Amino acid sequence: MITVHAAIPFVGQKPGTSGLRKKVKVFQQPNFTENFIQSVFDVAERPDQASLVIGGDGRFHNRTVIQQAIRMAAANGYGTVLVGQGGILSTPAASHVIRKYGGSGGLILSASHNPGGPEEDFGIKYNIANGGPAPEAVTEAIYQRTTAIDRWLAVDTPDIDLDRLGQTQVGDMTVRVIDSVADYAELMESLFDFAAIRTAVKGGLRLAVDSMHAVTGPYAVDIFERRLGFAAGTVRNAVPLEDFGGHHPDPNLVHARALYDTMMGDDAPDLGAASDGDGDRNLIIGKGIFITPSDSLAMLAANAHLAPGYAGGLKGIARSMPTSAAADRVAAAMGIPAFETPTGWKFFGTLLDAGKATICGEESAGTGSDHVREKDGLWAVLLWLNIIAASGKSVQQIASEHWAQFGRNYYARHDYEAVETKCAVALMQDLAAALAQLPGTAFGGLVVRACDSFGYTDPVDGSVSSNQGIRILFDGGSRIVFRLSGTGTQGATLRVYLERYEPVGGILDAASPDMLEELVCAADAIAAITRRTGRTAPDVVT
Ligand code: VG1
Ligand code: CO
Repeated sequence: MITVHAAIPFVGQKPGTSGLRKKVKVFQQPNFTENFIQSVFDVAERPDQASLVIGGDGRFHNRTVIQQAIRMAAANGYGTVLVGQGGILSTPAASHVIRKYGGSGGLILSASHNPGGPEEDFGIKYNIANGGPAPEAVTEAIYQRTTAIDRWLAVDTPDIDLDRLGQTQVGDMTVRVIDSVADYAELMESLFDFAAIRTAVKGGLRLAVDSMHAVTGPYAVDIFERRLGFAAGTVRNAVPLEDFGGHHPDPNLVHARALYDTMMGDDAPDLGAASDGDGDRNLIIGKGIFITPSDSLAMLAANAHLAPGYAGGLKGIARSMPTSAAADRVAAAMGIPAFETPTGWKFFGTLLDAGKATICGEESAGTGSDHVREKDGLWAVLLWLNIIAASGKSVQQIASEHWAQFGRNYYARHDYEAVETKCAVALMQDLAAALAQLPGTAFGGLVVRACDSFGYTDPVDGSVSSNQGIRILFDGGSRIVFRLSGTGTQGATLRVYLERYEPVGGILDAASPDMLEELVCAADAIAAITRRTGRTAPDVVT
């Protein structure tokens, strides 16, 4: 029996960089979640009896929303729902399941690296049939629908057992609870040389993985400890918890500090890695050396041919605009195209579908390839392991050789969190207005060569996205980018991205903060961050 529930629109259901993110309390308001999901179902391109994938990162409120989404899907004409056991699917695993089983799309319930729990964050993202995040035209249509929605549909049925594998009928729809890990682990085995990694493990290769009590725990234990033979305990914080143990599941040097300390210690393993709430990000630390995500992208691309899945070479490399240009140098050396897209994985989908790019990455610790349509944290760890096993080189050696060949892009991101929204918006507007005067101006030894507000025309479908961040380019290849985050749930987050290029023969083994000092001063001089926000230092440096 289908019930029609009357509803009135909520203000503020516009998806951001990666879906709709709000406090749990906001999602718990009557009709709020239902309005959004119904809007997705109303605009999604889907045949009759389509199948829908549902999974989340296991955070608080995950199971409640999954049960409701199942009742709504049954009332909205879906034929099948595939849901991960326990309601768990990492974002890359969900992308794979959509692709493998021909889903018309998927609901991914996650606020990624944001904290979880009754007082913290929740999120809903819609992915389309290619397995990737809905492009802007689709998220805009969903948003428009939320402003006019007047009813949502659901069947009246009790909750289903999400923990037991198998099939259940909900109205005319079949719900299949599937193993969350198996399909994904098989995909990884098809891309990487597991035998070579196993041999290296027997020869003493050691790994430390921090799953941060988030979604990758079960995947990481199965892949690293069971399939690859790393010692029990290689995966820390492996049990997903609804509140991530009270921590931020954000794999950076602040929130994964314990892993960093291990990796800088005397008896450090060969590789250290962490992933975020929904498993699409990765942090890579070698023995005694942190690899910035931008460098990791470049190094993975340069060495990917060592893994069987990429032995045929790469078609192209794509990076988000704020990501350092290190990957561009690799693409140039390989004679393949390099693409610069706006922030957010949704912009890589058309390039991957069209076969224009094989590997993509973002400075925010996201790397991935055409194997799915999301960034993929464990994929990146496996590619590093495959490269280490196949080359016999340490992370330190791989990095040093890379910089000696391509030069080094020193890089950092400074985040100013929970800035008053009006203040942050005014800062960006004034910055944009002042751009015309900047070229030729010197800040210390840095001279502005060019600057703009980044706009992008998708080379495949021609769609245009403007105002994607302000770029200040200096003579010599250094750069500052200013952007406001599209994933926060409190005030505004100002991101300042700092990059300094040192060519081959330059200073290649210095500490990043020393190399970036002049750029930090220039950023404040250009945007008046301290004067406007009262902040004398960023909240997070990554
Ligand atoms: C951030 C990152 C961006 C990433 C996005 C989603 O967006 O900067 O690179 O794609 O999060 O990642 P923003 O708008 O806050 O800068 V995740 O792991 O939350 O799905
Ligand atoms: Co994420």
